[in-house]
Amino acid sequence: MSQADKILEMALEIGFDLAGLAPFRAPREAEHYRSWIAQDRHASMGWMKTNLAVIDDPKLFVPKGRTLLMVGLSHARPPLELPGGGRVARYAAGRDYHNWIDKRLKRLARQMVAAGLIDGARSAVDAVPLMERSHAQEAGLGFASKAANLLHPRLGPWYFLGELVLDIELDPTPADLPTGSCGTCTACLDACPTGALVAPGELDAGRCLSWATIEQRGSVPHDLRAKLGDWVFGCDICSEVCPWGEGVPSQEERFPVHPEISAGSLVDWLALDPDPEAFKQKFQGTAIRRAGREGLSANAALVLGNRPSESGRIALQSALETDPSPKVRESAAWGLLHGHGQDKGVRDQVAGALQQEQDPDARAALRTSLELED
Ligand code: B12
Ligand code: SF4
Ligand code: SF4
Repeated sequence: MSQADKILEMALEIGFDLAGLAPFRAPREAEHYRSWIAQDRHASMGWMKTNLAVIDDPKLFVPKGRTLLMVGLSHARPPLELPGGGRVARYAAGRDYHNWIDKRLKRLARQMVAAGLIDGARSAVDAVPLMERSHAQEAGLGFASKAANLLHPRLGPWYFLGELVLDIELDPTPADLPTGSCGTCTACLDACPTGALVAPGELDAGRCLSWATIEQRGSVPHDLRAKLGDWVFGCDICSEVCPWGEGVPSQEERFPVHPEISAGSLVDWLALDPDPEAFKQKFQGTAIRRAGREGLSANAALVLGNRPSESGRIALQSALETDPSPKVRESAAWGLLHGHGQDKGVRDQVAGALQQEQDPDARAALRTSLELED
């Protein structure tokens, strides 16, 4: 068995569903990345622009790197809904995948060093200046799609990517690359609620609900708020409608739903303890931590506005009056106006909150909400 085959076998044995090798050089889609940034498709994610030079020359990231061992890990599962309503993207159901993957990549690297296959390797997953989808495609882990996701004939869009940067030259994965394509299908472009997929394979991050609910640190733009629908963290719509994802076996046992999600509710998430440390502890080890307490509570307020209920109205009124975060207060105001604007006294309460509000951004957002939700 060749050195490359041995490495691929070890990666599968340790628990990954896919493994392949690609040269450690500029990704094939580097030019696409450059024009994507030039068109400001990266929204508030300024680090993506800063990463340009490293995308073009990955050796700036790992100087000793010669070959990429790309891995894929399925996270398919049934839809994830909070008790009482509100949806969370499937990828965030269980333990944070970054930890799961990184731990196994590091163990794999140690095994390979012990077996004399490599001298060293650097593990990486997601939050790194590498175009993972493009490198993974080159390693044979899937094909590019109109939803921008990498698809695999066996796993659909439901898999994570990660990588080990190896310090040895190896031949790329041979022959049996998975074939497939979107063909004439346009289901994801048609189903995206915000028109974020502006062209096949081209995503405007500033319109994507995944960006709006996880990455942006201001307030969710007003024109996306009603479009959030039920999504309180991430969005799976373009994956859910993809025919390649149908019938993929569930991985619930690999990533059992975290208790804070299985027992959580929009009302509870709106009223979370404002102490950032308390939030970190509560959501320890989950991908949801990324949104932060303010982000998650504000998202919950918006979804409660989209799905009005009596308990939601009471929680929104309380948050508007008492939450220490201006962002949560103004999101609660939008939720009240959008979901309960016709109820007696609601507009007056929000107008009163505007009089009291000191924070300039929250004041501006409150004014916009009062105008738009008239
Ligand atoms: C920034 C980022 C985001 C941003 C921007 C997303 C984007 N599409 O660029 C936001 C926050 C919106 C986001 C959302 C999501 N993300 Co994200 N994200 C990233 C990150 C960190 C960088 C992506 C990047 O470089 N984008 C720049 C663009 C130019 O690059 P690209 O999309 O990878 O380029 C591909 C396509 O554009 C396509 N393409 C280019 N031109 C054309 C033309 C045609 C005709 C076609 C068909 C395709 C095509 O080919 C390129 C290579 O495959 C990666 C991790 C990493 N380091 O790569 C994860 C990553 C891409 N995200 C991931 C996931 C799971 C998601 C979500 C599904 C999460 C969710 N459920 O909410 C959504 C999916 C949204 C979507 N439809 O893309 C996974 C994807 C796994 C997979 N199988 O593809 C990654 C790889 C993380 C990981 N390690 O698993 N994400
Ligand atoms: S994740 Fe949701 S908002 Fe983003 S592109 Fe897909 S369907 Fe559109
Ligand atoms: S939904 Fe259709 S067009 Fe979109 S990624 Fe899947 S196969 Fe491609």
